[in-house]
Amino acid sequence: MNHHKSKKIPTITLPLATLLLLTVGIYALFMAPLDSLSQTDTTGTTALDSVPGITKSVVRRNAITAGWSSGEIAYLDSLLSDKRTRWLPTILEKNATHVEATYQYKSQNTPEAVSACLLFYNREKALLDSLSEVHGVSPFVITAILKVESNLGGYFGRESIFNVFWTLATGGDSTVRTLARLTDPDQAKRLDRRARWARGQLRDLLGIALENKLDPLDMKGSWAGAFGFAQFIPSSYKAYGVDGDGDNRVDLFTLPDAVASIGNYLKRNGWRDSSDFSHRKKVIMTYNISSPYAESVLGLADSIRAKVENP
Ligand SMILES: [Ca+2]
Repeated sequence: MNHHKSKKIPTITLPLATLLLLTVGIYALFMAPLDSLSQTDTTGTTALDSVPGITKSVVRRNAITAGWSSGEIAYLDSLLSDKRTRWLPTILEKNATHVEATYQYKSQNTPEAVSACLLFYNREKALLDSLSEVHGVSPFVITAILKVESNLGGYFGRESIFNVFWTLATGGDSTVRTLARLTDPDQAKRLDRRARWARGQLRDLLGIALENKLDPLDMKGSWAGAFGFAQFIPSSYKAYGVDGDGDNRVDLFTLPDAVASIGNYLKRNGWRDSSDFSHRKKVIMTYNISSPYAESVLGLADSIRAKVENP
């Protein structure tokens, strides 16, 4: 029996092995993507590669070197140990490879965009008119900026802004760059510059969050660190953010505060509704240093105004 059985084993094992391989193959083809999807959050990182220890110590060491207070460090520590905290190598990669000058603003001055802005303006007229009067900035310009920046509040960005800034702040460290497989000298130079910038933004972000009782892990923004209706970065938030609804908090995820803050930003950078085109363009470019951006905003604002004045 034994001999007989052992002779038969290969003929049984072979189809079994084939079946097993097929099963594994099918599993790999169909189940693995589902499985990895279930582990992947919206930022494209998985829970498994979330936070290598070195990254936390880099950002913490930099904060101490920059003279953060013990309160600030404690707050940073509490956020770094939060279970929602992720280190995002994909964000480092985007910031290392994306060239700012190639930003393209396809014309926003389409009939669809104008209609959407018109609906929005009519719905929020009281708010837009009163706040734009306070700052002396046309409600149509503010509406146009809201359209271009966040599709009138329809899209704030999908990244946790805390995760974006603390990840960027680690990019100045060569060990971290090796970990992220970004060792090209040009990329390294860019990430180093970006890290120095991000460290200041991170500190401002934590200050803003504490002052306005916001959760920085809950604030969603872009991979470049801009967030809310007006897509401000933390330093602009700190410098120009104002309360538009009188609740004594500046929350740029609320429309009144975003509208007031855009108005304040433009006014403080020299905006006058009565200025000529080139001056107004110059002021819009302090908001976003892109000529096509400024032209899109001003063109869209004119189209909205024309529709409101001649419905
Ligand atoms: Ca407010």
